[in-house]
Amino acid sequence: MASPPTVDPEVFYSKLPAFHVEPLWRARGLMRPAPGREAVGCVWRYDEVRRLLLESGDVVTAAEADRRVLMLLNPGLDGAAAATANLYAGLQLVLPGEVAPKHRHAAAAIRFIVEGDGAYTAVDGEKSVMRPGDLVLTPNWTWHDHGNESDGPMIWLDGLDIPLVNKLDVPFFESPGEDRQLLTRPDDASARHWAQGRLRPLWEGDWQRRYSPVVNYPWTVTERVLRDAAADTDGTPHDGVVFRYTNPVDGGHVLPTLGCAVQLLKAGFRGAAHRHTSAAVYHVVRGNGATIVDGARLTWGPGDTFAVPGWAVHEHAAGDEEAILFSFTDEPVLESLDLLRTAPADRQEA
Ligand code: GTQ
Repeated sequence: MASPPTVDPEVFYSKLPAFHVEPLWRARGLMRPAPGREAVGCVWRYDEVRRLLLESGDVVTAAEADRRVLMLLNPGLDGAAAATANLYAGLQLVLPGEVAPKHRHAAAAIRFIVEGDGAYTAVDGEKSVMRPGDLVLTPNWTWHDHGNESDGPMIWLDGLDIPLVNKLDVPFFESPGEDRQLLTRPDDASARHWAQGRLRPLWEGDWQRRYSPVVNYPWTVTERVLRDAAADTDGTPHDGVVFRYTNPVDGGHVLPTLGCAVQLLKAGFRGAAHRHTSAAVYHVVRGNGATIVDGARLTWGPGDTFAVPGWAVHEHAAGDEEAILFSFTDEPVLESLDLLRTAPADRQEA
């Protein structure tokens, strides 16, 4: 038998704040049984956001804005600049003749090109002209600037790890006030030199960085590989014919904080349900379909973007025609910290 307390608990507790201590046994919600899941499954319709984005072209120039982007906010996250807890997403517009000036930041970025033909991104001395479906990387702390030398608007989806970098309290940003960086390599050199993961360009030396050396993963290649595989296989039960974009040096994710994937769902595909601690933002390249997220049915079509928060039960379904989805995730972060957890789930009603 424990002896009765000899100290009045309330007197004890009232003394503590002055010393900046609190009793763990009275803390609520410190050790939660499962992820809090404030972010919700949600869709941003391309026709709606595109209309607003084009209108924003009459509000600011790309140079005035630094980056003319409409950020995609998850309605569950209380106005935070985040599509899921750790992932930022936005749609960026660069009009003909505009430049989004050179800068660099600790946050890493991926771009997936939605429309336009002939805008470029330059990354650490290499320029890449971007076409719809291309995946372009601007890894942590690399200089990058964008410009549009074509005669039409250019729109792409930005994916960044900003919420995570800010939570870790390690943001850095530099903007030297120059439009363009000096180009030190032939245009698209990295895409050509590393085009075949099975052939390693030895003159590129011993690549010691944790991100992929490739700036642009062109859609022409991605689409051919997807289509050839789809002729052979139905792929996986959850994601159909799915490929991860890799760093050709080690076969791992393209960036240490962001992973990217592309998947083909055959006509009538009905995926199995599951959940994992990693979250994803999807962009619909082609086709129509629906994803059920925690019991809510999100229908999607070409150009739409949708978010599946971490630990949300989800399952994808394609309509009467095949669908192709691009996605980016925080999976590499969780994987490298031993925090990636996956669980099967029952098919949902919605
Ligand atoms: O293009 O560099 O959507 O720095 C957010 C921050 C895009 C960019 C964003 C950025 C960029």
